[in-house]
This record gives sequence, structure tokens and C-alpha cells, in this order.
Amino acid sequence: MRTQVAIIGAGPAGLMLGRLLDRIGVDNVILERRSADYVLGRIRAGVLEDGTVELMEMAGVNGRMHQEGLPHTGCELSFDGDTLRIDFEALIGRRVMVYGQTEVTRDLMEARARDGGPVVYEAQDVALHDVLGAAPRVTWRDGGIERSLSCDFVAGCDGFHGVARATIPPERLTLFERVYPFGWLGVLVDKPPVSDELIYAHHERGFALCSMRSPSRSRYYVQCRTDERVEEWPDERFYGELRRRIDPEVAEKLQEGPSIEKSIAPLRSFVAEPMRYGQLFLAGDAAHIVPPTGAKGLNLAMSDVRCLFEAFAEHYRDGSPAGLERYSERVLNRIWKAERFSWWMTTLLHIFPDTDRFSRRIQRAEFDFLAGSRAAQAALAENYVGLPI
Ligand code: RFL
Ligand code: PHB
Repeated sequence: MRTQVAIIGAGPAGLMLGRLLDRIGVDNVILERRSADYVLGRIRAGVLEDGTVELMEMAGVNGRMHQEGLPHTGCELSFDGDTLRIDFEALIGRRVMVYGQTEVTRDLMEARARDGGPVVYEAQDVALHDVLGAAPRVTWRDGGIERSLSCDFVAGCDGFHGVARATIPPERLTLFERVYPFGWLGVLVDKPPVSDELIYAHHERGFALCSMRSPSRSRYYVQCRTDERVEEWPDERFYGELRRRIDPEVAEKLQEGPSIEKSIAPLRSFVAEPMRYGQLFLAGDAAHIVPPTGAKGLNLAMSDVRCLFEAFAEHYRDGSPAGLERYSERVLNRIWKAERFSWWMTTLLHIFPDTDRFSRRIQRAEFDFLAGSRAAQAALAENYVGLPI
């Protein structure tokens, strides 16, 4: 088999890149380790920056998003019960869209099945070969059969635990990492959200987030320890903890129901530089991770893909390597700003094991400063809605 771009991973990054390349007639094949159902069953992000919304439009997969997605003009921060609304629309004239990652993935999968290139699901033991030369290859096993695909380029869109980054010799990468001493326990429930807007809450018992997927489906999170298991968190315990961490008036309105998904996610900041090795380009979680507090992970993956797509388009259209040569530097500049924002939101809103009276006062001062400064609120809004690409 031969293709122009071999894409590893059918998460949002791989599927979006495939879709954009399909639209300009650049041949591509996506190889995914899991089944399509497994990929669709992973409950992850919920907030799309306006740049991600625009990319969905560019890709012609915006129909359902505009029908079912929920535009949000602001969000709420709560600090020990005191609340502050960040009004994106009034501050910077922009908004975000609440539309689940599973829906983004579903829309892209459907578009691909309708008029796109092949996706190989359950591709086992994917391996990359000769990515430093002009004729890279990707091999995998399909049941007992060995398959091979030659290509011009490989796009590593295979997430944090993927094979693409692992193919690059360690001495050619610089890694930056911070592992946070807590995780997020998330619950999905078929009950209307407690509030029309997302609520990010700091509380002495730990962080909590009230989010949603639709007018009838809510997504809630509480900060937990990394060594806890979901079995230790029956629904009653979860809702009890959530109620204690949010504004009591809001808590009164919380509608509980049996959880339809419950999982614990560790929190990590991570960047691998550079994002190119020969003909291999990394995009999305394969190259960087942010803690979910800033709602940046999926959005960063999408902005990487936009730049990588433009670089491939330039190569195939004009024969120019300029975009590909600039790719890593260009995206890393924006990635580091999102890393900073996600780290800052996490630091402001969580309780760390070593949070002492001094650090709590600093967190409080940060919240009070935000509450009193339109400029600080605008800075938060600008980062949350998304920095320019
Ligand atoms: P993905 O989604 O991990 O997809 C990678 C795909 O590659 C496959 N794969 C392989 N395929 C072939 N061979 C191999 N060896 C392979 N190894 C892996 C995997 O099966 C998978 O299908 O990466 P991608 O596309 O870069 O997308 C990144 C996003 O998924 C991620 O950043 C976000 O979900 C992060 N995130 C959030 N981002 C936001 O922008 N807004 C949010 O509100 C938000 N909330 C969240 C989040 C992540 C969370 N968790 C669970 C980590 C909330 C949570 C709880
Ligand atoms: C979500 O709805 O899953 C979500 C929303 C905002 C975040 C993180 C996760 O910052």
C-alpha cells in the first residue's frame, strides 16, 4: 500500500487532519489501535475555542455542532463560595462552544466514512520505519497478517501513550514535565446541568467543576487523590463532595442521578520539543499535555492540526518546504502559552498537599485581584477563548 500522509491515531487530531487533507485531494490513511466504538466511548473534553469551531466549519463538519452545541458567553469562578462571572462577550467580544469531544469525533468519523480515505481500526503493533529518509514506512498487524504502508510523511496524532513520539531517539527530544499531586474524578449524568454556565470552584476541600454536554446531560468533576479508585466513590459520596465544594445556593439546585460514566484522570503538564523528526510530525497529545483546568487539550490538538495541514497543503500545492520547516517552532510558541494558562488556572483553583496558610492567602489574593480588575478578567477570557493561531 502507498499513501501520501500516514496518520497514526483516530482521535480528534488524526481525524481532523485526515478530513482537511481529503478536502484538498491529498491521499491519507489513518491507523488506529482501538475500535471506533472504543474511541467514541472515551468521555473527555467539552469546550471548543472559537478557533476550533472555525476549523470544524473549514472542514465542513459543522452542521450538528451548530444545531446541538451550546454557545457560552462566559463562565463562573467560585472561591470559597464567593462567585465571579467572567463575561467573555463583554470583555473581548468572543465566546466558546460547549460540544463534547465524542460529538466532534463522531462528526469527523461520519464525514470520513461518507467521502474520505481509509481508516484502519484495531491496527496492532503499529511501527514507524525510515522516517529520516525520503521513503518512510508504517507497518502493523491486522489479525495475524503483517501490513505495510509507504508514504511521504507520517503524522503522529496518537496521543500521549502513542508510538510516534517513542520512535524519536531520546537524545533528539527535550522533555518538560510537571505531574500534579492530584487527579479529577469525573461523572457524567443524564440530568439538567446545575447552572447555565460552567462553574470552576476553589474550595478548601479541593477543586470542583460543574460542566455539561447538553441541556439534559451534565458533567461534574471533583479533585481527588491520584491513588484513589472509582469504586471508592459511589454516587452519593461524589455528589456529597461536589455539593460541599460549590456555592450552597447553587448546590441546592443540583439534580442528582445515577452516573453513566465515572473515571479518574491524572493531571499533568508535558511538552516534547521539537515536534518534527525527519518526515515525522507530531500533533496534539502526542507532543504535549495540559491539565484539563483551562479546557485547552483538544483545542491545542486542533490548532496544531490546522498548522500542520497548512504546511502539507503548501508542500503539495507549491512544492515549498517552508511551512513544514516552520511547523514545530510555530506551534510550540502557542503551546507554551496554553501550558502557562493551564498551569495558572490549576494553581489558582486546586488544593496542593503542601498548600499552607500562606499559599491559600495568595490564591485568595489572586481571586480578589481578578474580581477587581477588568484587565485581569480580559486576560483570562482571552486565554480561555483561545489565543490567535
Ligand atoms: P487522543 O484523543 O488521545 O487520540 C489519540 C488516538 O491515537 C490512538 N493510538 C494509537 N493508534 C495506533 N497505534 C498506536 N500505537 C496508538 N496509540 C494510541 C488512541 O487510541 C487514540 O484514539 O489525542 P488527540 O487526537 O491529540 O486529542 C487530544 C484530546 O483528546 C485531549 O487533549 C483532550 O481530551 C483533553 N481534555 C480537554 N481538552 C479541551 O480542549 N477541553 C476540555 O474541556 C478538556 N477536558 C480533557 C478534558 C481530557 C480529559 N482526560 C480524560 C484526559 C477532560 C478530561 C477528563
Ligand atoms: C468538560 O466538560 O469535560 C470540561 C469542561 C471544562 C474543562 C474541563 C473539562 O476545563
